[in-house]
Amino acid sequence: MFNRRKFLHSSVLASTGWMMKDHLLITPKTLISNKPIVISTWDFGKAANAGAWEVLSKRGRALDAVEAGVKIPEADPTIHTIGYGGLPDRDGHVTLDACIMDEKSNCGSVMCLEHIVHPISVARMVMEKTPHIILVGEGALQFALANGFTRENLLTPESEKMWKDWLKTSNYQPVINIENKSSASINAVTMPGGPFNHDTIGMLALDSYGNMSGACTTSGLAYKMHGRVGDSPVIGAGLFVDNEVGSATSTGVGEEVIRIAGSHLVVEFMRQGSVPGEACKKAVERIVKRDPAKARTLQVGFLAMRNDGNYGAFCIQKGFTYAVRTGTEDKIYESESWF
Ligand code: SD4
Repeated sequence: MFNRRKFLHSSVLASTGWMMKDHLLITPKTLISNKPIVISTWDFGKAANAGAWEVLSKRGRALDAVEAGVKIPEADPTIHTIGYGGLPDRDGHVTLDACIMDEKSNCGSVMCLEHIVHPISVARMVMEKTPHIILVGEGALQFALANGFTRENLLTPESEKMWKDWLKTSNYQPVINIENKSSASINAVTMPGGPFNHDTIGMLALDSYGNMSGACTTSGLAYKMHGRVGDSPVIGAGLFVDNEVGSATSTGVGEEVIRIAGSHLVVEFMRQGSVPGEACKKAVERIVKRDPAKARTLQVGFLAMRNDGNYGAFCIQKGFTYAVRTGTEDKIYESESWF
């Protein structure tokens, strides 16, 4: 029997040039053009998406949406992995990493930035007001202060206490999916095993005009070496946007993501025809196959969106979640995992 829905579905796919393959394990959550839309990593992505949605639902730019969205967890002291209230490095400095990228491949990044609540806005200013892409450390701070940002103490009493507790053992070991534990339970979970708290918000948006942008911001691995920078502010590792194809972002142990230029790789797999979830899976596979024993001990998750609003995710270990906001849904999904 002629199935009209099936016919419409396949014509839409054919007209956008994207072919579905029967053997795919990962099904995109949506099959037709889906915009505006915003997706972001972890459960706290839901509140961040709400901030982005304020912009997108009024036909605003994806770039403005991702900045507004990630500023929400950046300012939240109860989130110990991003911005204000982020856990410090082993010397007690809260050092922040962030980057942003728009539909024209304009991008900006700050690395190891201290004392500024909204590193994402500094990254955007680097993109828009300088001939450069990356500013680091003291130079990034000077630039921020010269451009009206206020110097603040980002180490909250709660984070300071957690750091001081950690100093008693100074044990540096991964706890998988620590990011999904409540802040109150982090020390309980990580002591005495040693905390390796990590988590990032990566956000991808497609606006009503069909333009994509992305943002990624984090305080990085808790108790890292002073000066350590992960994947999050590295364009192509923690974030990549190509308006002709799609965008991707990552979370987890940044060193493993940098090794494979993870987000760029995911976008390139989409360019070759993989649907977003499959593209994320192939990037995870690169990490796992490189060192299978090590992969068992760590988490990396990728989140991707194609330029028609189809999205997907994949991670190494169970437990990676991501939040989706469209005109019809506001949900948190659990990613499929390698193990
Ligand atoms: C980093 N990728 O600094 C970040 C941390 C993170 O979930 O995303 N953790 O390596």
